[in-house]
Amino acid sequence: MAKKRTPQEQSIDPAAQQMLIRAEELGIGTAFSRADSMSPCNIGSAGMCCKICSMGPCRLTKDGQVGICGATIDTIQARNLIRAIAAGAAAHSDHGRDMAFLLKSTANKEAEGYEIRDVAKLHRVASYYDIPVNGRTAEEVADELADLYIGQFGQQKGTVAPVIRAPEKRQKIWEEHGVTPRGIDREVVEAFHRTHIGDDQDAEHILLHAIRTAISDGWGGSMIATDASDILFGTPAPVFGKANLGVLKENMVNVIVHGHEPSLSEMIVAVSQMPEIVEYAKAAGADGVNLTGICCTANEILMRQGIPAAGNFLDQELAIITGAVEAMIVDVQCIMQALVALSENFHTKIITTSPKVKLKGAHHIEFHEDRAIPIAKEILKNAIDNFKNRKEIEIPDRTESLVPGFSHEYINYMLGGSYRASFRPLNDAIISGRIRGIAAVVGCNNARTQHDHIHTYVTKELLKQDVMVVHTGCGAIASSKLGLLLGDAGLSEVGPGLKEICETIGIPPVLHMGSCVDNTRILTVLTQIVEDGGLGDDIDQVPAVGLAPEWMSEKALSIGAYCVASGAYVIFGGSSPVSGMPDKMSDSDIVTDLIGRGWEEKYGGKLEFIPDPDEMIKATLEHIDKKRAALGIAEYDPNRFGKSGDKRILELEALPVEERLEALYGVEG
Ligand code: SF4
Ligand code: MSK
Repeated sequence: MAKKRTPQEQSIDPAAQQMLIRAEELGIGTAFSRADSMSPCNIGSAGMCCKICSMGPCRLTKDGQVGICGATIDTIQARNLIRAIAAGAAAHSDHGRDMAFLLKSTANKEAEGYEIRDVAKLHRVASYYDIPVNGRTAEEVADELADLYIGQFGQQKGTVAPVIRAPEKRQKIWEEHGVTPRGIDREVVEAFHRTHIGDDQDAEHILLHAIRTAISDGWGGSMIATDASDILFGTPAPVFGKANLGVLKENMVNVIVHGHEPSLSEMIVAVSQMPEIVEYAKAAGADGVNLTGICCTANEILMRQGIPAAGNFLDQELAIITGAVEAMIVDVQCIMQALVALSENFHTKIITTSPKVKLKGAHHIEFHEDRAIPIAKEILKNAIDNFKNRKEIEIPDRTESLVPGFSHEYINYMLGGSYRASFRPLNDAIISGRIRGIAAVVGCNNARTQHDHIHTYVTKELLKQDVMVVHTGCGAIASSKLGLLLGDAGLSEVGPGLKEICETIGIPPVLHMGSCVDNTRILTVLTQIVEDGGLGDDIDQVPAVGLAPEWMSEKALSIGAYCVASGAYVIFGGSSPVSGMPDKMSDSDIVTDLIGRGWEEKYGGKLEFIPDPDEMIKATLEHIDKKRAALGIAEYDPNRFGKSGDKRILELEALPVEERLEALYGVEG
């Protein structure tokens, strides 16, 4: 049994701590307490167990030991890893498929209430694939684009179309290694074929296909999901938002949308504001409907509509423990099965909506896009009818403001306006050393680590080192709850060079770029950084690192692998699923070497598991500085720009002209 932690050890978030104390008082278990009472299996967690056939499970714990079929530890670890990557890629890509079908039905006016909100993005995306736009309606263009997208999933030969958006050099690397994906579904299916007993048993060869499967996610299914969502619901631009459990309202019907796909949540947003629903809520004795989100559904509607985020993955149970949630509406991915049993202690209704996801005991109202509005109304009326059943409530008085919505397109605009949109100022700031590098701090929460701690600790330390941070997924919500995603508040934590850039451009030092499928926005941003010049000719040369400090999902492994394939150094926190027992088994670090040194030789990026946050930060900075040196750009010097930003300007203005010129340019006036 693991050690029982205090609420302060379980989460750094005071709102979460308050709900953990309430859970304890009520005698209710949570993911936090279950993690404390159940130690992970040390054989399975290190990737040393195979249960691919019924002669097993075979557990390999001694040097040179093999499974009943003769499988070696590296084969077993590689097979386990590729299966996890394939599952993650499947989840992301199936989300992308649904968005492509929604685009098609919207174009054909078969999806009630949906429309093409971002025609400019539609035209831009169509141009990548040579789809003509002149003289055609948005619906005609969207229909052709949707057909192209849908075709990518079942395609058998050729190349998955969005791959052409990667830098040319990168595409050639993928071709050389034979890892360019042919069709999205094909790569996932082949991953499972190759890992059936008696198939591919060379770890390096298995991992080649793991990379191909991951690319089919990042430069395939996920990219389709992001682009189709932007076309349908609008490309995110900065909006004002709020985060943490304090966004729940005592006097309103609280409805939480949780999961990933924006198709239903966008309709719930629209319908919740209809007079009919507001009146229905008032008739039930509430002031109205208060819609909030959890996990990546929260990110989708926060980025586009400014709908508040109640929390991230580990907040899903804690929100229910407030007693103030009338309904939690879930679709796909990251939904804890524990929600139904937990909700029985309160009045909360768990409503499943996806044809793919049912929870035993939950209320199922299946969502179909051709009847989106009546279904959204039915769901909300169910929630409102439940208001009268509310008992004792305790809502933590904690919220923070934030500004999310930094899509690739908006970053382009903010750096150069619509008349000279480009990444030039960002590239120049990196080249001069004002910005040391870029870190994408992304991914999940994990009940085995202190909730939100490593995300926010790593983020704050990197900001002090003039590293610009971009966030997606639950990591974005972690920093939001600390106030790091809001202009001035975030800037108090920032090194002088980065601070000056943020003040000049008017951005927070931490940019919220969306949900977990939206990691593709980071890929296209890195591609544009390369294309705008001065920082090499491929993504592996950019001084950038990807981090998933509190990861837990298979999707995170797929994201990590496609970022490595794209040339990035990727650091995961927590434990490695392929660690083996290097102290006891000389052959158990073969896969660790293959995904580190091996992948770096092939793709210029590598995947490492570093549990200690200070070591994570050290490795990030060393990598950034190594890339700066390789590019021959200015060595990072934290004192080169001294104090910067507004304070610096005021100081300079107080100086006589000669001294001001000398301070600015090192010349005498
Ligand atoms: Fe054991 Fe081989 Fe079967 Fe895996 S495939 S469970 S190693 S016999
Ligand atoms: S929701 S995959 S816990 S980021 Fe995308 Fe959060 Fe990870 Fe789920």
